[in-house]
Amino acid sequence: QPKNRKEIFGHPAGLFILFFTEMWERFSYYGMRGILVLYIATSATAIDPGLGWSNKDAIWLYGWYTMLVYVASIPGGWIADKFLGQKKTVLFGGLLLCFGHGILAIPQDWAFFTGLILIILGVGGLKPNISTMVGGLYQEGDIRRDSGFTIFYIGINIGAFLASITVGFVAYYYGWHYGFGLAGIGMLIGQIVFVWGQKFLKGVGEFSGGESASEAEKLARKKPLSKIEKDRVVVLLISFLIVIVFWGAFEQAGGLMNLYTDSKVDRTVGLSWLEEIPAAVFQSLNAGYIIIFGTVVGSFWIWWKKKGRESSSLFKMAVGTIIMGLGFVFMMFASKEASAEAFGKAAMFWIFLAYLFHTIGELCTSPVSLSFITKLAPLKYASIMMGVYFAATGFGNRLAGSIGSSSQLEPFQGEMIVSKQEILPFISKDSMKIRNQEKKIVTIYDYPINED
Ligand code: LEU
Repeated sequence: QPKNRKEIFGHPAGLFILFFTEMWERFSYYGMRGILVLYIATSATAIDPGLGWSNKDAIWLYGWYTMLVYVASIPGGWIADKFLGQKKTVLFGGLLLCFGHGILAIPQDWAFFTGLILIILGVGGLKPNISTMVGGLYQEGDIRRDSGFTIFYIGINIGAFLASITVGFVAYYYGWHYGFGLAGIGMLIGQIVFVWGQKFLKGVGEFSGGESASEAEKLARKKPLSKIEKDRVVVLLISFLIVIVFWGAFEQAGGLMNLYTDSKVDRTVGLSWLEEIPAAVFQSLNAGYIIIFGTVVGSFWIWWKKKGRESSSLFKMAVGTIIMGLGFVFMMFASKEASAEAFGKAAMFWIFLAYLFHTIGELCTSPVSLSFITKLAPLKYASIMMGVYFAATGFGNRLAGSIGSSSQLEPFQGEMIVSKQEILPFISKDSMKIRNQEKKIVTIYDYPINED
């Protein structure tokens, strides 16, 4: 039982330690995620060299990375249950994350891949266990538990929102590695908050090791699952199929939609200090919408219930998936508009609309699945089910990578002669950066180009 009784805004003070730790951890995760695909795909010949891979390969690597970060939740949860307890596993995961993000800031290939591996291990240790710790702040039956999770989810998205904007701009103006470095500073702040806040987390996420558990608890854990419990696990596993489909579409955001925004969306704002909005900054829309609409969607379902029309969790998840899917209709309009002329671009508001629908869908699906797990999972499998849930979102992310990368044409190899008008959209105003496009290698011959 939590021993520290200090409260802030009617919640255990420890909630705010977890809130700020996770806010900064997500700042680093989403900051880095926002520029990752752009960095991999940016031409190696540009001023600040990216890896210069094709879009197809960039999305493919992105898919593997975003799968593995969440699949690592399974060993992360297991280590906490078996050896360390959640608190120490979070601490250890956080440390790996500080190193991982720090190393990413070094502009060398070995650093890039080492950084990615450390981040995968770090998120695996931190993410599932900090979520379980939130639950551990409340005693069984405490009605504040749900609102505690809502507050926590908003913290996640404040971090994501701030990161997409700041890291997006820093990477755009100063270079990718400064962006990665800023993400790392965020993680360092998170780690400091967590260490400093230990006094508010006494008795939460401690390793019980089975020794300190009461006899009754030990006997309950030894008992085989009842028929009802087994059925519940089956229902949970089936619901994870929806989770995979949902994230398979949703996670186009950081990959395909990010690259699309970069190359096919008119991002010019024409201000004296800001010519165009960097593509990565659009990744903040999802988090921004969650901060605005998070409570609205929650209240809608409460209102719905009051009208006597309570819907099941599975129904809400299905509705959420459909709403999210509708968001892609706007992307269809965007791509119609962009392809209307040879190198045309689509208006920004299509992206705004697409992410709005994606977010409403997420709000119907994601928090509901979390509470669904805590309701249905048998106690002795609670952590591992949470790990499997995050792994399911990871498999969804992998699916997203496959879909996104198979939508890309094989890069054009060779040289072609193009008119000035054709080449202009590939070159930024200072005519130095050649953005990575499907037609990748373009040679500009040094003789007068026909003006039209
Ligand atoms: N936005 C969520 C988070 O970062 C996504 C997760 C549930 C896969 O926590």
